[in-house]
Amino acid sequence: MLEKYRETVEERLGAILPAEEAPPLSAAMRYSLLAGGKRLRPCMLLAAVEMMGENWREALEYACALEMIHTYSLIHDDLPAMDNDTLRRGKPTNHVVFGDGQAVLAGDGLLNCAYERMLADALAHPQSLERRVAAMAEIARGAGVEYMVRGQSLDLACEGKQGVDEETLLAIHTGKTCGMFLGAMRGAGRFCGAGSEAMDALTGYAEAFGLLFQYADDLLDVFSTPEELGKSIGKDADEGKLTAVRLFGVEGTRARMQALHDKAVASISHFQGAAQPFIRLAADMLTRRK
Ligand code: GRG
Repeated sequence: MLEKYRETVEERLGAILPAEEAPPLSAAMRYSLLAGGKRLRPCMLLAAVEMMGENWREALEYACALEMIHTYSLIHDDLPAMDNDTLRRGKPTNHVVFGDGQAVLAGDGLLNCAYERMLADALAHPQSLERRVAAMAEIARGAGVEYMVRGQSLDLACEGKQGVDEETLLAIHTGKTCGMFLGAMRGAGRFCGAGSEAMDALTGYAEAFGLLFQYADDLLDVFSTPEELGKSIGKDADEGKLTAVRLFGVEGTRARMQALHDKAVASISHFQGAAQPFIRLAADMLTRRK
């Protein structure tokens, strides 16, 4: 359903980073960026732009920037100082191949590159400069200290602690998972110059979808295999991490997923018939296996 966007994103990501410059930096950046991945966040940004009646190809740099930021966060999350993971996107993690220092720098490089690309695009379009910078601001917000970085910090701070409650878990998930979906949906909204009702609809969808995605991820950590997912599984339980499954149980998590699905659909229905791809995406997430 998101295939037409995915192909274009994949092609652009392949061209965005020079292969030869500054080895091993560029090699390390390309290794993780081009390792596959569902490209969910960039595809959602592009689909949302199309849903609002604009030319989605115009927003490609913002979509690719989102994926570069997402990839940096995965590289850093996998480091021994954070989640200490050895498998990601079906391949050894960045630091296993390039060493911890280069992995930190590959993440830093991707993060900076994302903003360079978005700024260059905005400056190249003086007539729509304000909308483009506003889109970038939404992406920066979702990826920054209000959301993703904050959520990750809270997650680290809670590791190994007893008695972490539902409110804290919600803050962790809202930050580290919903933040990037907010960046995608709200970024698309700003790119299209959406009004406040449309922005609210995009926000409501992103918040509910982000949690739905995270709960599906928590279930997969229990029921899937590393071969299917391309990353380690069972680590959450082994390390005593607080997850939706641990807090609500399997059935409780599934029930919450249904409610989140309904909420996401209700929000995005603001866009009527054009919202179909997002309604299908929420349904897919409810039955996600891989
Ligand atoms: C290092 C600032 C910083 C943040 C890290 C990515 C992240 C935040 C944490 C990873 C742990 C985790 C389970 C996060 C939430 C869900 C998530 C981001 C899953 C991975 O996303 P997918 O499934 O991955 O879209 P692909 O590889 O398909 O892109």
